[in-house]
Amino acid sequence: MKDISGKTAFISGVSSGFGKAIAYKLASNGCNLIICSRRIERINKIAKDIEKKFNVDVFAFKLDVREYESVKKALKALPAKWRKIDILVNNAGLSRGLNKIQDGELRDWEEMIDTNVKGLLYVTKEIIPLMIKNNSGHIVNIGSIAGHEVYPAGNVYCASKHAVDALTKGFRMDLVETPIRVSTVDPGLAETEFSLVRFRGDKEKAKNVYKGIEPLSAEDVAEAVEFVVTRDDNFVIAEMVLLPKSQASAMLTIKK
Ligand code: NDP
Ligand code: 8X3
Repeated sequence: MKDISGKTAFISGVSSGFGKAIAYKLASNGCNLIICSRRIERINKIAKDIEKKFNVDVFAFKLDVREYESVKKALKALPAKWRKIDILVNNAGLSRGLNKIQDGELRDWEEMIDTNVKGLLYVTKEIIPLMIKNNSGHIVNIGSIAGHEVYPAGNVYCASKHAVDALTKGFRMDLVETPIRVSTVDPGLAETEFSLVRFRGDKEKAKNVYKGIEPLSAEDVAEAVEFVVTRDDNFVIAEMVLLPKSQASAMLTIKK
C-alpha cells in the first residue's frame, strides 16, 4: 500500500458532491490539497475546515475549467511548493437536461462538452508537464457508468463520459513510458447535487431520480478513489465501475 501522506493532490470541482468527499478522504490520509471550482466561498470554507481537521495544507482557488486561459494562468501562478502535484483527480463535471436528441438545447450540449471533455483536457494539459518534471504522478478521471452505456435521453452527457473513457485509455497509452499512472473511477447512480444541476434547480425532479432506490453516496466514491491512489506504484487500477446494489446497469435500476 502506498503512503500518500505529505503528497499533494489537485482535485477539481470540490464545492460539492464527490469532489468534496474526495478532498476530505485524501486529507484524512495526510495528503495536502489544491482544490478549485467556481463557487469560491464554498471552497474557502472547505479548505479551512480540512486544514483544521487533518493538519494538512490546502490551497484553494476559484476556477472555471472551461476557460483554458484561466486554467493556464492559475497553474502557472502556483507557488513553488505547490508545483509538485502527485495526484490529479479530474472530477469537475455536470449534466444538463434529460431530453431526447431532437429536443436538446444547444447551450446544454456545449456546457457538458466544454466542462466534461474540454475542461478535463485543459487541466490535464497543464499538470502533465509538472508530473513529468517531478518524475511521478497519478491521474484519476471521474467517468461514469454513462461512459460505458448509453441510456435514452442521455445522448450528449453519455457521449461526454464516453469521451472521458476514451481519453483515460489514450492517456494511459501515451504516458506508459513515463512514471504517470492513469485510472478512471466510474460511478452509477449517486446522490449529490448532480440531478439538481441536471434539472437546473428543480428540486422535485432531482428528488424523483433517487426515489425508491438507495443510491451510492459521495463517501462511497471517495473510498474508491482512496483505494485507487493508495496502490503501490507498480499497480494500476485501470478502471473501477461502482454501482449501488439495486442498479444492474445504466438501464436497469430496481425501485422499492
Ligand atoms: P455535483 O454537482 O455535486 O458536483 C459537481 C462539481 O463540479 C461541483 O463542485 C462544481 O463546482 C464542479 N464544476 C462544475 N462545472 C465546473 C466548471 N466549469 N469549473 C469548475 N468546476 C466545475 O455533482 P457530482 O459530485 O455528482 O459530480 C462530480 C463528477 O461525477 C462529475 O464529473 C459527474 O459527471 C460525475 N458523476 C456523477 C454521478 C452521480 O450520479 N452523481 C455518477 C457518475 C459520475 P462549481 O459549480 O462550484 O463550479
Ligand atoms: C451520472 C450517472 O446514470 O445519471 O454519471 O448518467 S447517470
